[in-house]
Amino acid sequence: MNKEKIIVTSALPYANGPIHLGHLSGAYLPADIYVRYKRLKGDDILYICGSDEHGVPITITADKENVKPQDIIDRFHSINKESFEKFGMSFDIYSRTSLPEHHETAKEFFLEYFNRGLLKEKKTLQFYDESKSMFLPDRYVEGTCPKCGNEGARSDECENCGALYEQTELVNPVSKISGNRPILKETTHWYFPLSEFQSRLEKYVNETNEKYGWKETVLQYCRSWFNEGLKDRAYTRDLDWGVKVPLDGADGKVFYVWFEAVLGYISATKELSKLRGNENLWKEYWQNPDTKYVAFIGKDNIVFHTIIFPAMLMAWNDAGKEQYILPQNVPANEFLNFEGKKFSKSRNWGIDAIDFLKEFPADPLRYTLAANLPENRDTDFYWKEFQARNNNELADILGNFINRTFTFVHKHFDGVVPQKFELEQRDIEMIELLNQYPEKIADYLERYKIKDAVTEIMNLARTANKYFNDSEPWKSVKTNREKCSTSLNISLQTIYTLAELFSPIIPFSSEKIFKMLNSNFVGWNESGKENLREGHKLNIPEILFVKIEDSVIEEKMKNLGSTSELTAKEKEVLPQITYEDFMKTQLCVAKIIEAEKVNKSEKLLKLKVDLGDEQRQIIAGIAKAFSPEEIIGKKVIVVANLKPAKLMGLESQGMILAVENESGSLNLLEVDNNISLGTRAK
Ligand code: B3M
Ligand code: ZN
Repeated sequence: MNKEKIIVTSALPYANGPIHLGHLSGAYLPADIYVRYKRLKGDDILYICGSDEHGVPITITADKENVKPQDIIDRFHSINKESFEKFGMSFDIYSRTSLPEHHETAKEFFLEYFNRGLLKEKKTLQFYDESKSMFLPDRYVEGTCPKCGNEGARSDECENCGALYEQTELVNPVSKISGNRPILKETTHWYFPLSEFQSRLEKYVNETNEKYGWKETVLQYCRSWFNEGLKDRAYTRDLDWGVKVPLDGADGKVFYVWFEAVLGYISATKELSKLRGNENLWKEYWQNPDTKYVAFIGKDNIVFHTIIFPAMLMAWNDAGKEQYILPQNVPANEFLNFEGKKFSKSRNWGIDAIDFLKEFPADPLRYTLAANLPENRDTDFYWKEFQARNNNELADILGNFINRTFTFVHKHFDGVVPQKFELEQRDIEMIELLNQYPEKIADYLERYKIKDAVTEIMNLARTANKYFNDSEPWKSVKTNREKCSTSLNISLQTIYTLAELFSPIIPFSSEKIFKMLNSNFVGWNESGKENLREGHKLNIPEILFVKIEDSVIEEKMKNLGSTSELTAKEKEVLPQITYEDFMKTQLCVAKIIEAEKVNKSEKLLKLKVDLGDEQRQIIAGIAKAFSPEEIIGKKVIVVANLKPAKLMGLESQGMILAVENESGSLNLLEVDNNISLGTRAK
C-alpha cells in the first residue's frame, strides 16, 4: 500500500485553565492513538497542536485574577504542555498562537481577503457595558439561546444546541463583568461573507462525506447550519488582546479569535518547519493536494472546522495562488462527563490531567479513557471503572499473561525464545489469529473507531491467556518438552504482537514490554508475524501494572464535590458587628517555639508561643494536621485576649487561627518572617 501524507491536528486548547480528563478524551487521546498507529504503518504524518492564547476566554480569566492576559497564557501554556507530555501525547509540535509567526499568518489571510474586497465593512450595534466603559464581545455576555432557550448560553454559540448567532440575537443578555444589562453602541467591524460560500460548503461536506465517511453526528450539525442558512460573520472584535487588525483607524480592534485560531494549525506547522531547518516543510503538507488532513475536536468546535475554516481556505484558494487543502475528515467526539455529571471547576467535580498524572501513571488512564471514548454519545469517567480497568484488565489479563510467560521461559528455557516444533490445532489457530490482527485493528482505526480497536486488542490478550491455560505448559514441561517449547514460543510471539498493537494506546508499557523482549517495533503490518527468532535472548520481566487499592479509590470519591469555592448559602452568615466590636479581639503575631503531643489525645498539641514580650502556653486542636516538628518556628496569628480555658487538664492561654476545608485538612494563617512578634493584626 502507498504511504500516505497526513496532517493531524487536535483543537488548540485555550490557555486559560488546566486541561482535564474530558478534554483528553475528546480531542487529544483519540488523535494521539491514530497518529501513533499511522507512524507504525510508516505513513508520513505531522501531528500539530498548541495553545489558543487569544480571545475573551483568556481576558475574562485575567480580569478575574486581576493579572495580565500574558500571565495567564504563560502559566497555562506550560501547565498544559507538561500535562500533555506526561500523558504521552506525541505532538510534533505544541506551539502557541501568541508567537509572531502566528500573528503574521493571521494578518496575511485577513489582508488577502481585505485587499480583494471580500470583507464587508459594516457599522453595527454591539453590546457595551457602561459601568466598565467597554464593548462586550463574545463570552463577555451571557444570555438565553434564541434557538433552544438554553439559559447561560455563550454569546456567539450555544453549547446546548450548537446554534451560531450574532450576540445581539441573545435573549436577556447580561454583562459578565458587571452583571448589568448591556446597552447597544455603534461600532465598525469587517465581515466575512460566509453566506456566499454556502453552496460550495454544502458540496464540500457532501462530497467529502461520500468519499471518506464522516460521522453522522458531525453531518447532522452541518446540515442544521445549512438549513438555518449561513450568515456573514464579523471577523473583528473590540478588544485589546489578540491579533491587531492591520488597518489604519482600527485601533482597539483585534481579529475574532476563531478566525485566527484555526490558522494556528498552519502557523504551528510553520514553526515546526523552522525547528526542523526546512522553511518550506509546511507547504509540502498544507499546500499539497495529496495530503490528507484530519482534524480531531470536541463537538462544540464542529462548525469552526467544517464550515468556517474550510470557507477561509476556499477564499484564499480563490486567489489562484497556492492552494490549501481542506479537512478530509473531522471525527468530532461527544463529551466525557465525570461520575454522571459535567466537569465543573467551581463545584470541584472532575480532575485535572496534571493532578491525575501526579498520582497515577499515564497508561492506565489512557487505556480507561480509550476503552470508553465518547465517540457516538456522551460517556462518563468513573473512578471505580478506572480501578477495574487497571486491575482486572491491564494487570490481570495483559500483565498476567506477559508475566507468566516470561517467568516460565526464564525458569525452564534459560530466558531464550524456545524452539517451535510440530504444531497442534490450537497453535495453528493462535498463529492465524495473530496474522489477522494488525489488519483487523487497522480497519477500525482507519474509520476512527478507536474504542472498538481497544476492545479488540484486549480481546487478543484474553485469547492469549486462554491459549496459555489450555496449552498447560506446566504439565507438558514434564511430559512433552517439545509441545511445551512450541506453546511458549507462540506465547512470546503473541506478546510481541500485543506490544506493537497496544503501543498507540499504552505507549509507556509497550516500551517496557519491548525492553523485556529485548526487541523493537517491526512496523504495524509485520507485527502479527512471528518476529522473535528461536534462541533470541530475553530480558528479566518487570511489573507492568500496579493494582490500585480500594482505599485509594474511596479517598478520591470522598474528596469529590468538596468545593473550594463555597456558595453564599454554605458560608456561615453571622449578624453584623461594629468596628468597635471587632477591635475587642486582640489578634497578635506569635512564633511557635515549642510543640509536643498531649498525652492520650489524638487531636491536641501543647504549644509554647512567643508574643515578643511574653510567652504563653496554647493547647491547639491541630495534632491530626501537623506534627510537632513541622510546626515549630512558624509565625502565626493568635487570639491573645481569649479567656484562658482548660483542655485535658492543661491551661490554654489563647488560640491559633487556622482554616479547615471540608475534608478536614488545615491551613494555619501564617505571616511573613519580617513582621515583629506581638504586632497586632487588624
Ligand atoms: N480554543 C476552543 C476550545 O478550547 C478553542 C479551540 C480552537 S481550535 C482552532 O474548546
Ligand atoms: Zn441553543
